[in-house]
Amino acid sequence: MSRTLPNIIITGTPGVGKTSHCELLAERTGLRHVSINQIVKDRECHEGWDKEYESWIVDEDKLLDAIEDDAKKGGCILDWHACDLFPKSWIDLVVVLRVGSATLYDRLKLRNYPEIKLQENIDSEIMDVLYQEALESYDAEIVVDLQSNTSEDMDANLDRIEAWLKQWKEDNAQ
Ligand code: DAT
Repeated sequence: MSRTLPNIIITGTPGVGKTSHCELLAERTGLRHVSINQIVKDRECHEGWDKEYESWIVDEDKLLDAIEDDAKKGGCILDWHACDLFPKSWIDLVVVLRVGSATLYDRLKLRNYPEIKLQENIDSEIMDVLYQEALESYDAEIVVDLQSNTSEDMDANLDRIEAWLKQWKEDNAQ
């Protein structure tokens, strides 16, 4: 079954701006913001709480079951700090947001992240972990990395994704 609306992943290291981008993009486009974090919590797609990292240990099979129907319909903006778990056939665009490490440090510090989690996330951003994961999981043509340091960056990113969506709709018109 072909989708009448595309599915987009917005990914990147925690603190990079995924939720901010997804919320504004949903407002501007009418696509649905699918917060994986929220679904993991609300639908209990996890095997418990990791105290050291202060995060859920995600049960990926359960999570995929929880979002499968929506993903197959299309029109989802998937908001998650990993992207390799989503089946390739579900995804039309992967946006990897990027941020400078000093800015990321400030944002995560404000969230009171435990030191180990803060350091690991900054290392992950510096080492391009999420971008590499996206390139390994999806065709390079559908992966784009965009800067998310300032609100001007965010505006430009939203314009760009909106333009992409318009084109997708034209290309996929029945
Ligand atoms: P994520 O969902 O990736 O964890 P977020 O959207 O919650 O990130 O953003 C974390 C904080 O950083 C939040 O206070 C908003 C701010 N922020 C994110 N992207 C930004 C940008 N491009 N310009 C200015 N502030 C930004």
